[in-house]
This record gives sequence, C-alpha cells and structure tokens, in this order.
Amino acid sequence: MRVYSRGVTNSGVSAAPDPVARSGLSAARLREIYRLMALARALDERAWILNRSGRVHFVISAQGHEGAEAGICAALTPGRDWLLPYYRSLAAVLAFGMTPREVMLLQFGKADDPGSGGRQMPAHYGGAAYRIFSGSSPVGTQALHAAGIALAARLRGEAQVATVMMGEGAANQGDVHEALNFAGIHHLPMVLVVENNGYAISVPAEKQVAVRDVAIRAAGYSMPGVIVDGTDVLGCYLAMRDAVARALAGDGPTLIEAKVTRLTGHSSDDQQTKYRTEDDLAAGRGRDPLPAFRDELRAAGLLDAAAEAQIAAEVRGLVDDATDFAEAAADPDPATLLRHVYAEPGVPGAAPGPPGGAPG
Ligand SMILES: Cc1ncc(C[n+]2csc(CCOP(=O)(O)OP(=O)(O)O)c2C)c(N)n1
Ligand SMILES: [Mg+2]
Repeated sequence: MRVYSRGVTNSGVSAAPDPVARSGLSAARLREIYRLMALARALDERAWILNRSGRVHFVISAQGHEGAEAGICAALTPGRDWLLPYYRSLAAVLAFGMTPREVMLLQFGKADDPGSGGRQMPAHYGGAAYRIFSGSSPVGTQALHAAGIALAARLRGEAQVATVMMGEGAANQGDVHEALNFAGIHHLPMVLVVENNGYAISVPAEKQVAVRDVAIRAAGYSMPGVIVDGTDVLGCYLAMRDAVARALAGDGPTLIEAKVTRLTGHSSDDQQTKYRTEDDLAAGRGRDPLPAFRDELRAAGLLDAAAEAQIAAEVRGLVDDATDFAEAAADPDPATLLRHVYAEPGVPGAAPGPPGGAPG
C-alpha cells in the first residue's frame, strides 16, 4: 500500500519543500487552489449563520475536508470527468464549476437549484452541466453509480474518470463493496475517495470499520489502496494524479483514503461535544487544512499579504452575493411537487416517459 506524505513525491524520491517543485503546479494554480478552499470555508460558515438565525433548515458541513477535496480535484479535468460527490463535497463541486449562487440555491431549497429544483436536502449536490451526479441520501449508493458511469465511458471509448467521494462509515455499505468488486473486475476508470474523518455521526471509526485503514480493503478488489494525509493538499493532488493516470491508461480503479478531520458537528442537528473529548476536538482543530495550506504557500513566498487580502475580499463578496441572490430567489411551485417522481412525457424539464414511450 502506498502512503503519500509531505516528504515524498509520487516517484518515491524525497521532495523539495517548495510546493511548485513538489507538485509541478504553477504558483498561480496553487493560489487558485487556496482560493477555492477559502471560498468553500466561507460559504460553509455562512450556511451555519443562516441556520442559527432560522433562515435555512439544515446544514451539513465540509469544514476540515476542503484540503483533500481541493487537492483531489486539482488532478481532475472538469468538463471531461465525472464527480459523484457526497454531502461534504463542497470544495469538490466548486472545483467542478458549481457557482456560489447555485450552492446557496440548494441550501435554501429554491426552484433554480440545478441539482433537483429544491427537492434534495441541502448539500446533496448535483449539476448535469458540470457532470456532477445527483446522489441519494442512503450513504454509499453513489459508488454503484460511479461504476456504471465508468463502465459507460469504457463502452463508449471515451477517456473519462468517475470520481466518487464518501466517508469511512459509508464505505462499509454493501453497495460500495459491490461497486469496487465490479470496477476491479472490469478495470474501470473509477477512483473511490474515502474521506476518513474518524466518525460516522457519533460513532468512532474503531466501532464502524474492522480495519484501521479503509485503503487496505483495496487489495480485495485487486486495485491499489492509497493513504494520504487529508490536510496535505499537494499529497492528495499527487495521489490523485497517479490514480487518474492509471484510470486513463486502462489500468483500472484506485481507492484513496484521505485522513481528514471534521471540524463541526455531524450536521446542524448534532452537538459533537456530547460524544468527543476536549482533547479530541483540539487535535481536530490542529489539523485544519486551510491555515496549513495558507502557511505552506506563505512560507514558500507564494502568497503575500496583498494576495491574501484580495482573496478574502473576493470571497466575502461572492458569499454575500450568493446569499442575497438565493434568499430572494423563487421557491419551487407547489404544483410541481411530484416532478421527477413520475414520468411526465412532453413536460419540459420533467422526467422523460418510459423507454419506447412519447419523448419527454
Ligand atoms: C444507508 C444509510 N444508513 C444510515 C444513514 C444515516 N447517516 C447519514 S450520514 C451518516 C454517517 C456517515 O458517516 P461517514 O460515511 O463516515 O461520513 P461523514 O459524515 O463522517 O463524512 C449516517 C449513519 C444514511 N443516510 N444512509
Ligand atoms: Mg466519517
């Protein structure tokens, strides 16, 4: 099993500390990745304020997961590749092109939410235009969709990667094992990213996963299993770059386990101080990827005070705009309540009729 860490490049040679040399990414691209993480964090923090002030009914947070997702997505090609996100994939959906306004439309459950027109719970992202697949609330089911998409890419002869994200708790579901087995047998261009934050709601990892590292399961499906520090953005990038190269070369899937931290309660309906010790919470706060990546760029002279201030101001403006836009947007029309539940042949935007029936 491969372990990526700050001192190691994907060729196994000791890395230069310089982030550009380590990753091969330009200084501008690295600042873009930092900006993406800062935007995800700010949108997430705003969602909590909206929840606590009674304006949105539910928040499920990405805080602590942004570094892994930003690094992973930096190795993908939006517009070509497919993303099967989960509810903590905020940085990933932004990387795939979803706008802050669209994120907030979903948060408020508005009619123009691109994933579901306000039907899905908040953070159940989707956007056909971005190749972001709208998933179900039962955790782990998106792995089967990813295997199906990867199989379709193979059958069509299209060079695409299907990346599916989930937590370590979801990775125990039967669906996930079936998807990995199928992808392993058929050498599908799929990458499973397990964002292991040590908890499934209030249940600690040792009470939900029989092995210490989920990545070890990859051997059972004849694919590489990779462990990466999820607070190490560039380590995540390098791990994913290898996985993408493997997938596109026809060599099959990879399982990447990113060890991350969950900085908030499970959701806005959870209070994690009830089941986590103060030491555990403090250790988690010490593994926040956002200041870690900011400090890495600062130390390398890639982010100065002026650039940081500019990013902060831009992010604040985007979050304010998205909040105002989404709050003022139209709610779904109650007359469309059952849309996408039953086939409505001939209705624009509705589910098409059954195969062989009238076109939708
Ligand atoms: C099949 C199924 N079982 C239970 C739930 C309730 N549930 C929602 S999120 C969650 C925890 C998942 O933990 P993990 O996969 O580690 O992701 P994390 O929230 O820690 O990122 C559970 C049990 C569900 N949505 N689906
Ligand atoms: Mg978890």
